[in-house]
Amino acid sequence: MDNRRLGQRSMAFVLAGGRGSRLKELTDRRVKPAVYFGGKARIIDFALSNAMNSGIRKMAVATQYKAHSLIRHCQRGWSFFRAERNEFLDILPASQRMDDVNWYRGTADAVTQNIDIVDSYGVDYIVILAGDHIYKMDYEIMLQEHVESGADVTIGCLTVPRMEATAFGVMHVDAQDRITDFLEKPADPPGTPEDPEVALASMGIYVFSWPYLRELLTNDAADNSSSHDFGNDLIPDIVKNGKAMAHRFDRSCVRAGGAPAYWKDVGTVDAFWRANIDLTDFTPELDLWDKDWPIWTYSESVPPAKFIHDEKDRRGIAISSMVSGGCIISGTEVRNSLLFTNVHTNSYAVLENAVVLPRVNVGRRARLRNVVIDSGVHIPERLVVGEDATEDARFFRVSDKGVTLITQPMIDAWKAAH
Ligand code: ADQ
Ligand code: ADP
Repeated sequence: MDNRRLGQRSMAFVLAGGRGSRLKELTDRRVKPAVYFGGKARIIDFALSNAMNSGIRKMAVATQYKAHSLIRHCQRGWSFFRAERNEFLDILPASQRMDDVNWYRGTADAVTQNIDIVDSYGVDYIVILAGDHIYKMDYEIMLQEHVESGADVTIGCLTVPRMEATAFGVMHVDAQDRITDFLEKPADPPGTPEDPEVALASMGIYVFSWPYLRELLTNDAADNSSSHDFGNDLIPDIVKNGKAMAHRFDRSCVRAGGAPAYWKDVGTVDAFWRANIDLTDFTPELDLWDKDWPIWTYSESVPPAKFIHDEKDRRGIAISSMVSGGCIISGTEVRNSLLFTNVHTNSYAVLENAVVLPRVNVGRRARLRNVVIDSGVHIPERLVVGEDATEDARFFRVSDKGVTLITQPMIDAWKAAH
């Protein structure tokens, strides 16, 4: 009998190739998993940290769209795996590894094109993860359920309001949580028997035994009618012809005390802004301070954040905010905001409900409310955003909920017009 922990017998395969176009200009230059989150981390750090904290030491990240920023991040932040200890983190760009295919044709194809690499890890189980969600989950618990039930695939799932489920794979389960039906992104999602107003949605997290998935992928690769996608092709097929089990996220969700289960897609500018700003709450739902479940990331060597009163004694202060290392808050009032590494702000500026990505400089007297500012942006002096009746709004991207996204090309256009 093999009595190693299941994490040791498994690998995590992280899908990180899809752009995430609903994040608009935030993903113009980087893929969604590489987008910053929570003051220091990137979105992909959550999936990788979950794998790490679940005892999985073999990982692969499949990249495709605008992967440079993501690859650089993985190389800097996740390079502590040591082959001598039988630990690996491989970055797998869609790089023509198969004869005539240049691009991953779908999520399943991203695994198929790397079958030989997965083989070389010598694992029994593979945990397929999306690299673009914010949550804390112990995959070991899901692996245990998978082994105990003898399923062909086990799918992580949670309940969502029924009409939000149009963006998900939606499943029906029997009393034992065996999946009896699976609909990928249905226009009119069915509710659950217990509550017609919620649907059981797939989190895009799948556990397979590797020999089983390997065979499935080999057959799928030869099928010209397939789009080579887990949600569209493989999962509906297993539900029909094999044994697919649902794993309830509630059981493996890692949370402090009685906190609600936390899982966020942050796929839109509004959701991204909200989830970041929520971290400045008195007791945020997402606990980033939990020493037992750390979110690992690349940390720059920077000095501590500095708050200074300017020469006219204008106070540099931050209230109900998170301010990362390397920041200098000089004569600026910062409220309910989240400032990433190396942000510099100047006198008389005001930031409120602002998510400010790294290396941003905020000029004097700028007033910015309900904003997301992309990395490296230089905010000109006196720019006012997020207050009523500013004609400048047309230069920026204002969301349905009134959040303004600011990037450097938008600032350049604003400057050209002034
Ligand atoms: P989607 O939300 O459509 O549905 P999808 O576009 O398949 O998700 O992306 C899943 C992950 O794969 C993302 O992390 C993305 O970056 C990555 N990815 C996409 N295309 C890729 C490619 N060609 N190569 C490499 N990586 C790629 C899926 C499931 C649903 C489920 C939701 C949960 O199909 O059933 O409900 O995820 O969010
Ligand atoms: P990140 O911190 O996410 O890497 P950056 O803003 O530094 O963000 O850059 C994001 C991506 O865009 C990186 O891949 C970087 O190499 C690329 N990039 C940065 N500036 C430019 C530019 N002026 N033109 C084209 N690509 C750029």
